[in-house]
Amino acid sequence: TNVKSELLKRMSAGKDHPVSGQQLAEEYGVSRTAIWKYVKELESEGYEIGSIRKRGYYLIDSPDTILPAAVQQFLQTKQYGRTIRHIESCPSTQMLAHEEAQNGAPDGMVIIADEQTAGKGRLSRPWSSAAGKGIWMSVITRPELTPQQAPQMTLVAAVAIVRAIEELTEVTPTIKWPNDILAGGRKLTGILTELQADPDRVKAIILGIGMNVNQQSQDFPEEIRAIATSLSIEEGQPVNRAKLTAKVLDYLELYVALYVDKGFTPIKLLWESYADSIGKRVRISTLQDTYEATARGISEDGRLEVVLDDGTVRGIYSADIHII
Ligand code: BTX
Repeated sequence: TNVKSELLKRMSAGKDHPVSGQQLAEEYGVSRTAIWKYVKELESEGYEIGSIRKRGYYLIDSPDTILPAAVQQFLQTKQYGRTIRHIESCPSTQMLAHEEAQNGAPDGMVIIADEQTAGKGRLSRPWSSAAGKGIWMSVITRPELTPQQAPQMTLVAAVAIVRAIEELTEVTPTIKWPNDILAGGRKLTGILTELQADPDRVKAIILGIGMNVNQQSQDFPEEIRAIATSLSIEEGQPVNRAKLTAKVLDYLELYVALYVDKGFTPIKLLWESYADSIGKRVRISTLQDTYEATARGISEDGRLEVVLDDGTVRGIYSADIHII
């Protein structure tokens, strides 16, 4: 896959800079036939590839795929996304990621699907995952954190996703605590953080990321049409899923390392700069009750701090928030 993604990357330079199969083979210590096989594989995946006799191959057109080589050609990470398992359709990538993590998956391994038939959100809510339209992935991370530091990973992921979206599109997303990324007040992305841990040590944190990318409004189930949006709806044109996936992984690796090395403060500052609820009046619904308060910020351990009407400050671990 390494050679294949390198081939893809170099072929993107176009007709004037064809990639010599001979040269690539020598560089990577593989046979000329191996390169030719990768070219054929890419063609069967939908890539249109031209070749110039004696000079090499070049890319004419790319399909919108999130196959490993398609994502990896854009990656700038050390670890994240270097191992990718792509599935056409599965119930939920979270399930597969848990299995992989238990079987020793490396830090940064990604399970990505074109379609989920039983995608899940928090509290077993359903996550709509239309075929070929989004990024439905689970990233297995193994940061050196205590289980108490794990919930903040949701906020780390949120910041990484927002940065990636900002860099590749004109969309200006906001973050709604704890795990929603919105555009124009509608939900663009959801994050589901799950943990495998001993009492004092994190074994794996599985970041489930669901990003609406190329859906049109009719691609969403009726019941969420009014509350959901996609990057292409916001942007008015399709967005390259492979490039976006790679960019999210780039920022995720960067910010997880920042969190592990420097603690939560730098992430908190970034997060607050994108938060839409700070300073606003909110309605808070927990499993126990519903009440109103004013959001003040987030605490060092990732809780949302709200000021109740009698002036007391409360830190919330988990709830649904509505700005009112
Ligand atoms: P959540 O509980 O915050 O949000 C779930 C709610 O969001 C649903 O009840 C519904 O109202 C709404 N919703 C469902 N699908 C969509 C959608 N596509 N766009 C906008 N709103 C929607 C959010 O949970 C966490 C989602 C994580 C999804 C990823 S995808 C890869 C991984 N695999 C998996 O099964 N889940 C994660």
